[in-house]
Amino acid sequence: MEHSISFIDRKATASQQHAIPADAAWTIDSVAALFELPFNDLLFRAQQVHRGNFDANTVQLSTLLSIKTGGCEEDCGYCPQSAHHDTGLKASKLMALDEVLAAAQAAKDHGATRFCMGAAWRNPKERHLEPVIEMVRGVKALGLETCVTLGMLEAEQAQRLADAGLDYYNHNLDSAPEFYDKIITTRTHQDRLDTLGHVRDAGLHVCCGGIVGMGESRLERAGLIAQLANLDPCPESVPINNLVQVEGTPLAGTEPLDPFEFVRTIAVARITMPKSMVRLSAGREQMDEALQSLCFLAGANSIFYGDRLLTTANPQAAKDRALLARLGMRSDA
Ligand code: SAM
Ligand code: DTB
Ligand code: SF4
Repeated sequence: MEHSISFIDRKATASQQHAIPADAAWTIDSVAALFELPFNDLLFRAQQVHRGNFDANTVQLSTLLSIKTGGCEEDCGYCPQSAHHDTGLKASKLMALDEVLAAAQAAKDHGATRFCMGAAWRNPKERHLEPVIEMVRGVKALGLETCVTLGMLEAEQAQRLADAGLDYYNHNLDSAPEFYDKIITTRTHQDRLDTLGHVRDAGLHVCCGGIVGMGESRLERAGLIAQLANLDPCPESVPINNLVQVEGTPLAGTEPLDPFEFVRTIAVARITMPKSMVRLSAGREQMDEALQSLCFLAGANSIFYGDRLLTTANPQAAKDRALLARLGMRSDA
């Protein structure tokens, strides 16, 4: 099936699936060249692009809730929720609607504008989709934007979610195609692109980003950003996650990324995806406030807000409010 999503890849030939269109806006080399800029020059360019497209002092606040935790069939090497890894996490069933709505109301009361519900599924089974659709309807009725991340979708499932009024679907590419097989073996990079195609075709907004700090090279980080930037249309929302190392996952013990390299990744995402919301995502709990401020300077304009991500800690909401106040930044609420 033809999708409205297109993409590029490095070292591809016309016969390969990841062929680089001649008119590709961003080649891997041109993205890698941005990474190579002196830090100050890179941040200056990112600020210029940011200010040309957004109010530089406004940050969008999304709150996450794990509506179905653990026991996942996939073997994603970074993820504490995979049944393939022994992280001591207790698997749980899909949450009840009233509990989800209570969490959404609390998120709204704290100032979040988007509520993102995540499930540890390879893909949603038929019996799960209707309860999730009820959650989407209920959260939307509270006056929040809705986002769900449920794994791979069929075209018809994406359409049903769109018909229920879902605003965003999160599905990450996670890493460059060249690096992907080192991290996940149970589904392919192309599976992810197929789901993104179904999401786009259903008329949903796309939230799609990746993880860095998994031991990838700078060129592989450039490959991830190039592929995200060449999705056509570009994702409206781009979460950049710094690996949260969880004991028991294969990636625990990976050499942590140089913090300035993380800031560079945000800046390059901002320059290559000028109109997208770039979200400073997982890994903030492990960053000090100066580093987070550099990420805002580099063009991040969205965060996960609330004391938890899915299964790991996020900065306390009150601490985030204090940080934004100190920086003279405001939320989009
Ligand atoms: N199961 C669905 C899927 O994989 O699409 C949805 C939930 S999954 C947890 C959503 C995203 O969380 C992943 O694509 C990955 O980018 C991110 N993630 C998971 N574990 C992480 C970790 N330890 N550190 C940083 N990001 C992580
Ligand atoms: C995304 O890109 N990051 C979020 C959200 N989308 C679903 C998830 C981060 C998860 C971090 C590890 C955890 O808390 O389990
Ligand atoms: Fe499952 Fe998603 Fe975790 Fe992969 S990232 S193991 S698909 S919950």
